[in-house]
Amino acid sequence: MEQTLSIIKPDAVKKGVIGKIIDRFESNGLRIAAMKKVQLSEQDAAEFYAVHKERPFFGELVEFMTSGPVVVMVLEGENAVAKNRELMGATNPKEAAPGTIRADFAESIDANAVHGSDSLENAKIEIAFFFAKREIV
Ligand code: IDP
Repeated sequence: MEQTLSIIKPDAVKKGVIGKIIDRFESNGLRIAAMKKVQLSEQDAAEFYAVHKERPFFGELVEFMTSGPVVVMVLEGENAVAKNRELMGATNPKEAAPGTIRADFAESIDANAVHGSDSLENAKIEIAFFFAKREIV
């Protein structure tokens, strides 16, 4: 059993597809072990995406991630990290495989509907960033 962090980003929350995205996870063997809706501050977003701080799109990314509320979840299941990445599809929705979350709900490479941890190691860090142990059940 693995756990991974998923974020439904502000574009998808605004569009009203929270339920549709959660259905993709639950229908594909990923259980929701924790969930909350939060408004990230600039500091939160900058800290969460610190690995990207030298990238040219960092400012845009922080602006986008703070542009409205997000839904943060811990997903649990067999190979949860890879399974979630597979369900999400490629970063750029134009390159995302048909039937993936990004192909179906994302607008662009920056407003791309969801975040998912890219390794088990990062999943642990990202889960601890958002959730206390007692919130994960
Ligand atoms: P991932 O979310 O598929 O893991 P990363 O390369 O880790 O993709 O990038 C993190 C996030 O940064 C992306 O999901 C997207 O929102 C944003 N991003 C990545 N590349 C670009 C870009 O070229 N322009 C604007 N935003 C980008």
